Amino acid sequence: MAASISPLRSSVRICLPLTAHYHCCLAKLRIHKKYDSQRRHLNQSATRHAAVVISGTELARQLHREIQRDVEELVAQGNMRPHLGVVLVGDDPASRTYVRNKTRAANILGISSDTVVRPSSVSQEELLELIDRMNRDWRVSGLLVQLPLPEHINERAVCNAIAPEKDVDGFHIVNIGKLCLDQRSMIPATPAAVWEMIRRAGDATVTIAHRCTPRERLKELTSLADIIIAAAGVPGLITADMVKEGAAVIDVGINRIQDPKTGKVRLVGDVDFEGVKEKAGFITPVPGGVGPVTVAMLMKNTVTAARNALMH
Ligand code: L34
Repeated sequence: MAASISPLRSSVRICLPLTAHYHCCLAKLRIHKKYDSQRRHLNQSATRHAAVVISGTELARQLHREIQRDVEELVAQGNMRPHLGVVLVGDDPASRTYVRNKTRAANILGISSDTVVRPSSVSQEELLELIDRMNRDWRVSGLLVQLPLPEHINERAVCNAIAPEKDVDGFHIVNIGKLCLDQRSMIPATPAAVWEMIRRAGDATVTIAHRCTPRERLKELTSLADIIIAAAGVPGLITADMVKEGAAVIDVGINRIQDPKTGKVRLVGDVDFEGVKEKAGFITPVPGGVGPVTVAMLMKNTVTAARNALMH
């Protein structure tokens, strides 16, 4: 463990005796050694000052209330209920779960939806025809094709086939272009979710690294970062030693791993949650973090698409 205590650490030391702060904890324990009650107090505060866990489930619930109001307002004004069309190709279990979560949320919010399922053997041409039909169907407000698609299908071509005004994923080349130019566009649900969660944690400087950045270099970068957004799909990529005290850690990774003890398949992110939560100021869990907020942001985009359609 590093022996030096930075100005931040010493200020932290005064108000939050974290378990990671060996020196200060030991010093304070020594001071309070005689007073059992105070020692307990110290231990309790050590636990209390672990990272604030930003609950995606809770945030999604709040967003749902807002979206539900928007939907009812639209309908009360005599408009058609927003409708989400989903295309699901193949039988990838993760994709099926995500799509189910989306249609379930839609249903709760008063957004109607339908999922068109095609086998993984579907041709690109058939898929493009299906999209074209849904593009022209006035009952469909928002349309998405769940990714990934089978190897023989060009995902870019599929994303570009969706009418930009129905593109609730914001994956169409025109919507991505607009996003880059800061023009009004459909913001992709996962980045929108990450943004929504960061807003809650406050503003700070952002550093960007790459999935293939060597671990030591990655650690240099993450150690400086006020916000770490992990979206590499590598379980355990971010460990406590890589995180600056008090940083906000947003975990976008969703990995299915087999628990060595129980043998059961378990969902984990890219962050070693148990370790990092002792050091970070804010942390998002997996599951129940970015995932549910992603779904909520998609619902928001669907309502936006329905509203935009009124103006054309
Ligand atoms: N076209 N493809 C398209 N749009 C998207 O926005 C997505 N994405 C990603 C995969 N492919 C896509 C999603 O919908 C990832 N993703 C997504 C959606 C929902 C959840 C996770 C990822 C989610 O609900 N996660 C839950 C747990 C789900 C589970 O049990 O596996 C959570 O609590 O994190």
